[in-house]
Amino acid sequence: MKRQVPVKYHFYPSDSGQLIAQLGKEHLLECLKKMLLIRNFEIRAESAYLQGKIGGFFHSYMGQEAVQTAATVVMGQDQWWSTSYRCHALALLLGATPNELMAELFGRATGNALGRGGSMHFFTDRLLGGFGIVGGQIPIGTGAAFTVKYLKSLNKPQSREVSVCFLGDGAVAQGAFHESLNIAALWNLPCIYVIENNCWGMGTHVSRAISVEPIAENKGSSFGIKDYTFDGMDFFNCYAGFKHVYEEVKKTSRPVLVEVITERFKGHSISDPGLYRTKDELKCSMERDPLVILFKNMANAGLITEETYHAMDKEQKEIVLAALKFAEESPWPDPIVLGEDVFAP
Ligand SMILES: Cc1ncc(C[n+]2csc(CCOP(=O)(O)OP(=O)(O)O)c2C)c(N)n1
Repeated sequence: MKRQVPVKYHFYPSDSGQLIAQLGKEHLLECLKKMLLIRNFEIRAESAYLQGKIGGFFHSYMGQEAVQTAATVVMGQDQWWSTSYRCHALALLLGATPNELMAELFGRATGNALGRGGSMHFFTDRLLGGFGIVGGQIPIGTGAAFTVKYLKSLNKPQSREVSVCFLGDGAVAQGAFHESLNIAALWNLPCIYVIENNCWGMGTHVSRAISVEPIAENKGSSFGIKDYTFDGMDFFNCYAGFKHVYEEVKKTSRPVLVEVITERFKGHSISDPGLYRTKDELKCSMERDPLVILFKNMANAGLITEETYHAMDKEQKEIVLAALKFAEESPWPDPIVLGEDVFAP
């Protein structure tokens, strides 16, 4: 099943030429590098999984790289961040090292969560977690926005300005989504809710799960909050959109609902054979690869050559290969410590 037309998306207006001039070569190369690291991490980790070296769940972020890269570059790492189980990219973008994340996938003691969480539960001091329960992160992200507001009201120093909560289109039907947006709107909480609409909730097409599209345009107004829609395959559109939204939320302390139209290039998880879409449909969705789009825009502006791109790709691949080696050589957790850090009896 293809993305259903006619859904008319009104993307936030952006001008890639203007942004290229504004951001400059070095900054854009850094952004591309981040996206290449994510892509390489997902490819190599998936292959390690298929070799039986990684167990448990595994949800690839391939295809969606531009979204969270742009958001973190615009807002800086020092906000509150939360997301679903599709959390590898956000952890990398928020400063977790490829080594600790790969080791976590391998279930090793050197892992990001000491080998106890695996693929769905990466975290950092700013990333409140990847969450396996669909919609589970939405009240958490809302609570983080409350913290920002509350500390401000007490004049307590803090570096965070907003809470950014990513969720999939499938999470929109959850009660937690509606309760959270309602309270955020009532209490003027500085929360940026970002629906990454990749068309599918496991094998269910968005048009069969969510009663209205575009989602943000329809849902935002029902809570009396502003909504925006971005093209998730275009880094520049995401950048321009997030920049606007960030400034607006800082100024108004009102929540905002963003929908980003994107594509996941892989199955829902590694065990998904993807029988709900044909090879041609998948090929079609992969035609707008966010890395290629960013590369082409930069190449047209004379900021990068194909050789440089390949060299950058190789560099990131090597970082990930080193992370695989680190993970494989890391010790297994000692079973005796399994009960440590467990808060629920
Ligand atoms: C409360 C709950 N219901 C059902 C599931 C099973 N489940 C896991 S992922 C998923 C689909 C979610 O899709 P979406 O929110 O669009 O995110 P995406 O996987 O596309 O990133 C479902 C139904 C779950 N984990 N939690």
